[in-house]
Amino acid sequence: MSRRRTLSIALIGTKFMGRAHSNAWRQAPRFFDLPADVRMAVLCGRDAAATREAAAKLGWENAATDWRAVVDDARLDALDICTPNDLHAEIAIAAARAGKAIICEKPLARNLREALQMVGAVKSARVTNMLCHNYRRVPAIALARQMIERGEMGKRVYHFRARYAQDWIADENFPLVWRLQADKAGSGALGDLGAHIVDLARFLVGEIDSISALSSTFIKKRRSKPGGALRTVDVDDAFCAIGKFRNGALLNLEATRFARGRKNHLSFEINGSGGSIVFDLEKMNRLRFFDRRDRAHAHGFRDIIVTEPSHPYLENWWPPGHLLGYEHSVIHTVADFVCAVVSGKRVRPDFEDGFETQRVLDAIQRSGAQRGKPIRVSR
Ligand code: SOE
Repeated sequence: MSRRRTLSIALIGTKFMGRAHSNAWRQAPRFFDLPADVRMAVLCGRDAAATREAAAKLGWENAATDWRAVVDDARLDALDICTPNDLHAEIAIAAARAGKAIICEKPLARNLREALQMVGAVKSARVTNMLCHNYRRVPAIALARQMIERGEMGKRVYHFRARYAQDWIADENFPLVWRLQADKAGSGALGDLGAHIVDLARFLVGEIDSISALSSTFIKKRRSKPGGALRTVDVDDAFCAIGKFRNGALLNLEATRFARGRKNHLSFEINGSGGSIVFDLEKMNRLRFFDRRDRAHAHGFRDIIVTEPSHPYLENWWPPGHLLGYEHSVIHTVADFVCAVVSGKRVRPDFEDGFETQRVLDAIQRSGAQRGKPIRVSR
């Protein structure tokens, strides 16, 4: 009888995503029958004292501040990258060369060149790699994908329309944080929020053939701190795009951080020959479905409460009607990553998916720079 494997994990990053992923590493083994034990070995952050405190609070055995030493530690099996975007490529490439399995927060990279380098590194090293687009694993969205695959939307999809709206930087006094700096983030709402809805477009409908986009930076200058010098904002605050999928469906995307009142409002609607599906993250346990097969007197959108044990991931949680939250989508992502590391099978989305998404983001950026000129998303 072979001994049960233990995966020793290191996580780099201690802010929002570091905390959300730490929670996922703690909970996944408790609620999923994983094929390996998980040892939360090291939390790595910039500040020694803050990282020690975060490690103790979030359940990590050790704290570190040197990510290169963590990557080179042969006792560690997998690395979870939750840093600002400018470190994704350097850390992931080093981790791949060190033979580590890698899960990385979205967007994969700041640009297409970095994304290609990351794909090359994980392919050369033949290591398990995953990109954390957690919304694919919101049960209602995973159910939407199952319904589409089962043909419940009919043979053809006509429209995919998605919007991701927040308002956290709408105040002109909000400081110039790293997400608003191209050298740190790569882009603004495009890479931060647009990456999610482009990934969902690919997940639910298919590959995108061409796209035309416009973007805007509404507040052109911000201060890094109160009273500091005004600096130019060199990323987008919002974009809107139209396009076409390779299967002929039409695409309509919008991402903004200036939709006052919208705190984290991801929504989409898919219209197919057999019906329509509507999702709203502000009602994340529900999926609205219109079935053309319903008799005329019953025509209307059904409101599915996605909490049945037969729904994706739900058998691991509570009885029907007991709702899940944002954090469960990250727990599901980590659980599937652990299964992939042990099985050696591909898990989606992986770095190649991230590269395909980066191609679309790059096309949106180039189209926006050319006043909306349609751009082919090169194959
Ligand atoms: C900030 O816009 C942010 O934290 C994104 O970076 C996440 O990916 C998104 O899920 C919530 O908002």
